[in-house]
Amino acid sequence: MSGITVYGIPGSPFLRSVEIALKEKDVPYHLHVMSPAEMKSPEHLKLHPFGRIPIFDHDGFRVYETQAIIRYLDEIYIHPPLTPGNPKDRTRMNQVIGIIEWYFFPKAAAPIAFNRIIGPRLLGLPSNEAAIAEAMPMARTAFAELDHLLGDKPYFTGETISVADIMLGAQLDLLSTTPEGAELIAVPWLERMRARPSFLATQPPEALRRAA
Ligand SMILES: N[C@@H](CCC(=O)N[C@@H](CS)C(=O)NCC(=O)O)C(=O)O
Repeated sequence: MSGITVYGIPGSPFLRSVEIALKEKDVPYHLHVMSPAEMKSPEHLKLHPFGRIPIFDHDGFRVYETQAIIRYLDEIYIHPPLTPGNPKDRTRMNQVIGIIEWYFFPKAAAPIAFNRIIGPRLLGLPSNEAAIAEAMPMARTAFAELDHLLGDKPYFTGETISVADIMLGAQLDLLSTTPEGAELIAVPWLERMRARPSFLATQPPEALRRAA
């Protein structure tokens, strides 16, 4: 075994990003499934003081933050590389990751996914339509810019996938099950990502794939 354990709740796009990277590199791992009730417990906060998932452990080397985890995997398991060798492509990858982390996820994907999927499906909460409407301008800006950065390339940095494709793919696959996501998401790139064995092997639970 690799000595790798990943902690999280299946369905989380960030957890899935780490799992996709592991599958791309064909590295075996143990998934420690957490329950929503464990989130923010004292035990959880000891592993992740910000109370989020995923958490990663490699023979006692523990780290959280998805892109840091995937970059670590990419350094220790070098085939196939998930980081381009060319500085311009690498910078483009970093730019896309920055867009996901600063604009797209917190201001668009999270409020839409929470109010269309997590709240209604997992927590029995009604959708907050005002929060969704508030997220839409950022969703449109982010999708337009990501579409522009992708251009007519198969993947964001060219012919092969990178950390950026993995992180965005995991987010968009879930978001595309919402009416808002379905309206905005550019299909050919996402279809390409969905067809990868790493994506097929890490499907979110069925209940999350049906948006409210
Ligand atoms: N920056 C973190 C974000 C992780 C994150 O937000 N995970 C979500 C699940 S997809 C979470 O833990 N949400 C729980 C919460 O917001 O309380 C990373 O890259 O790992």
